This record gives sequence, C-alpha cells and structure tokens, in this order.
Amino acid sequence: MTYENILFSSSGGIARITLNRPDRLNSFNDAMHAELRAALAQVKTDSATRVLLLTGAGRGFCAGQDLADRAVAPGAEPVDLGASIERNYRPLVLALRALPLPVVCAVNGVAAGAGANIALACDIVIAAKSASFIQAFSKIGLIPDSGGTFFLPRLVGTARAMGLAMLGDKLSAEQAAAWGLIWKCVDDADLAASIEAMLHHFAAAPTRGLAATKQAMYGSAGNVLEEQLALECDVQRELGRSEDYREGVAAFAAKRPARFTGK
Ligand code: T3D
Repeated sequence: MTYENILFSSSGGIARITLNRPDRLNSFNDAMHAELRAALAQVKTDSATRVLLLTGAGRGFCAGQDLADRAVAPGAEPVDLGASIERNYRPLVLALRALPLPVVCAVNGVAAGAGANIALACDIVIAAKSASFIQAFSKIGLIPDSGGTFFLPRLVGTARAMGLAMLGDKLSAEQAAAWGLIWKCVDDADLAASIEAMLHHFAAAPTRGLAATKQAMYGSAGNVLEEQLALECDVQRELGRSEDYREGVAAFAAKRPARFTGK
C-alpha cells in the first residue's frame, strides 16, 4: 500500500506512524483510517517490530474527525456516524490496545476530539508542553467517542471526566500530566529526545512480558480481584517459560545487562 495521509517506517525494531495531514491538523478522513489500518496490520505481523510510535506532523497531533467530510447540504440525509465509528474508530482503538507490543504516543501539539482519545488509547503518552487535549465533542453535540467515555473516568475520575467532556475546554499538557491523564509532559525542545530514548528502551526490552502486561492491565477493567489474580497466575506461568525471563534472571545473577530478544 502507498501511504499518502500517514508516514510509515520500520527499522531496528521500531515502527513509526506519523499522521500526515498537517494543513487539517491531521484530522481523520476515510483514506487516513484505511492507511492506518494497513500500517497497524503490518506492525502486528512483523515479528521484528518491538515498539510502535504514533505522532503527528506539523503543529498538531490530531484534530479528530475531518469535519469538512461532515458538512451536509440542507435537507440532505445526515451522515451515519455510527457506521463511521464501526468502520474506523472502534477498530482503531481496539487495534492499538491489542497490539502485542508497547505503543508510545508523542503528542506534539493539539489533540482534539477523537484525536485526544486515540492518544489515550496508546500505552505511554508523552506530550510536549505546548500540546493540549480537548474533548471537542460537546461543542458539536456529540459524546466523547473512540473510548473517551471509558478512558476519561478511569484515568482522571468521574468529576474531571465530566468537566472535560461537558465543557470541551482545552486541557494543557502539564495539567494532563498532573491529573494522570498521560505519562508525562516535557519541554517542546526535549520531546524528540525523550521519545527516542523511550523507543530505544522498548526496542531492547522483554517484549513478550510487556505485551502480557498490556493484556493483564487492560483486562483488569472487567475483572474482580479473584479473576485478576487467576489471570496473573496464568500469564506468569507462561512468561516463566520465555527466553526473556531466563535471560533476565541469568543477567541479574551475572551482574550484566540483559540481552532480551522479545521471545
Ligand atoms: O464523524 C464521525 O465519524 C464520528 C466521529 C467523530 C470523532 C470526532 O473527532 S468529532 C470532533 C471533531 N473535531 C473537532 O471538533 C475539533 C475541531 N477543531 C478545532 O476545534 C480546532 O481546530 C482546534 C482546537 C483543534 C485547533 O484550533 P487552532 O486555532 O489551533 O487551529 P485552527 O485554525 O482551528 O485549525 C487549523 C486548520 O485546520 C484550519 O484550516 P484553515 O482555516 O487553516 O484552512 C481548520 O479548519 C483545520 N481543522 C482543524 N480541525 C479540523 C480542521 N479541519 C477539518 N476537521 C477538523 N476536525
């Protein structure tokens, strides 16, 4: 597939996707969704890939749905937003969550609407100080989608989630980090270096264990303690048979850095 709305590359265990419609603040259209789906499928099937970066080109991260595609003539049939979510947003959130490797999101600028919640679907979110998060949906009569009504109350509590969702105010990256919405906020000049350090760390990390951490952590939302303890037991049993666990313990005993292969 040729990519026109995203940039996609992969090398050294690191896959990189850049949303690339900067003149529209990287808002989503159908073509960008299709390209994202194809790139994520490629990442999933490439066993050499051990971490994925998602970021945006230009001054924004992503402004959500391209509203130019939603302008309907007076009297015309409304756009079926449910169909759009079924086709595009729901599979995207689920694909990011299901990828068996860490997904790092570099929020380089404003993240609005579905753009904000796609960022929150990633495993580690680092934002530049000048970036912001806006649940813009309430301004156009919608609810936070792309997992917004799931992620927000869990990350920041119901009171803050309701304020963000109902007011649609801009939340600065610093405030987002202080509230626990994201992993951290860094000076704009430090974003690239912080992200590269994170990507190289994960490219040499025990990938299977990290994939299982995602599975267990996200699975906990639907479990009671007893079920979660059983899940931990099963997952740990499996990881105890991995090459990375053997290597980690051997490296600890030998007081040397571990050489994880992700197996
Ligand atoms: O529809 C479905 O399938 C259902 C799913 C919906 C999911 C959603 O995401 S709904 C929410 C959609 N997004 C928004 O409502 C956000 C709209 N954008 C904004 O509110 C503002 O642009 C921002 C707060 C994000 C940034 O403001 P600012 O002042 O920094 O930039 P700007 O001047 O507004 O935008 C720069 C350009 O990008 C501008 O184009 P121009 O005038 O230079 O030609 C603007 O029109 C364009 N742009 C920004 N966001 C969108 C957009 N164009 C199309 N769609 C956008 N979402």
